[in-house]
Amino acid sequence: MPRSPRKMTITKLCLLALLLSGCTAQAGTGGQPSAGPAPQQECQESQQPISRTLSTGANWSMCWSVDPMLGLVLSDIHFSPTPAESIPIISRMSLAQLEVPYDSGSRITSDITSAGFGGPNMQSISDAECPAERLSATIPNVGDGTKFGKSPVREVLCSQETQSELSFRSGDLGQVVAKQRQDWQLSTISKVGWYEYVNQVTFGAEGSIRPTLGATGDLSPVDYSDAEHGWAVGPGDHDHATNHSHNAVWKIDWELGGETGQRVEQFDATDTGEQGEFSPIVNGSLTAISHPATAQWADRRWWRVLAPGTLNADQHPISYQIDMGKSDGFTFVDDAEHHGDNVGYDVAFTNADECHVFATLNRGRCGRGVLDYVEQGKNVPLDDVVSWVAVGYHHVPRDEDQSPMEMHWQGFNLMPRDLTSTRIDAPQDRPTFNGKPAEWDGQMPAE
Ligand SMILES: [Cu+2]
Repeated sequence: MPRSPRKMTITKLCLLALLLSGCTAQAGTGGQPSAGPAPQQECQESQQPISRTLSTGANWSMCWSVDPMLGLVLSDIHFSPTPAESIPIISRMSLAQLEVPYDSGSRITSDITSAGFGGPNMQSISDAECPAERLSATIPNVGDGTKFGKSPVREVLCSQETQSELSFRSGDLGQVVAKQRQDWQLSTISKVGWYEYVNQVTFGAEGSIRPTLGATGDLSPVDYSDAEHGWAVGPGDHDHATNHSHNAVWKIDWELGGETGQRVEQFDATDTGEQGEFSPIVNGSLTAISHPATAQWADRRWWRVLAPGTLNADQHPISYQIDMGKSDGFTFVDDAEHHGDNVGYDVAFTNADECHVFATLNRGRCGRGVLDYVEQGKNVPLDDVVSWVAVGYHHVPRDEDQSPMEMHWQGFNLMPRDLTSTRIDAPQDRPTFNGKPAEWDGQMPAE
């Protein structure tokens, strides 16, 4: 008998038990969705609740706040595929560093730790930047606001629904079903020097999370070099605006299945060199990353954070996939200076530690940055998983960058993998699709 995809992955009751005692949820064992809405989001004093129900009927809820250094911080992120269930996904996420080294060797900035994305650098927004809902927060003028200066309340967070792409289309059953994709974007703008950064997280109606950083503003007026290190942006072969990198790391403290008990796996699909009847044979495999480690992206490689004790209705552990896409990898200059060359990473996994604030130039007992966190914690099995995702953008200026500069984006995607047993918003007649069809009355592709 076909299963309904709307059966619960985690009942509300077990979710409560999970939060209280870390119980192992054996969800999907035939349970019906429990009645009632998802629990109301509770936030700490400095945070504000925010939530949105999207076109799939799914709901995102979380708390938001502005840290003087980190800028926008999102906490207690829950996803509710149906109103009856609320699945904890991430306990806290934010940027953890943005390093900008210039290729001429004449300048480097670490914008999160030296300037900060919050405080006076966080810009007030208007209808021009955000023709949608604008939310206010108390933003101190000096430090964290506890000692000096005033803390005015300013509109800084843009909350915007977007509908731009095709979510799905299928004509296999003779009748075309199609739907536009809906996203919910939360963003703030921070001005550091001449650059203005849009710190944005996009929550998809289908459960994806896409952290991105957009850069606009103006090219640095004092960083001009030569043809080997820059690009001529004025008349003739003069005025070479210096090339530079935007090295960003995001920190994501996971809460899948509860505060602890998470695991990490790396997927690889390796070409065997053997030829099958029609196509080359490629072997897929999962490798456990059991202890804190760094990892680098390769073709057909991705990672996932999973909750082995929390199963969807198909008895698959719920997980999120870290999907880098193709991007410019980098090694933090600060890391290379302290750990030698070839220490770059695309993603690193550590156990949660409140002392691990920044990806580099961290202060305190626990190390200078991610490489120290990994080294110092490498003997303790991963349990309360934090992922550090590094995405670089090498910026070669263009004539068109002046002025202002067209926004350039960098980021990655966090994609639900087996969070639910089928797609959330299956069209009519499709909810029964789950697994290899016993009888297929659609069309086979042409030979
Ligand atoms: Cu740039």
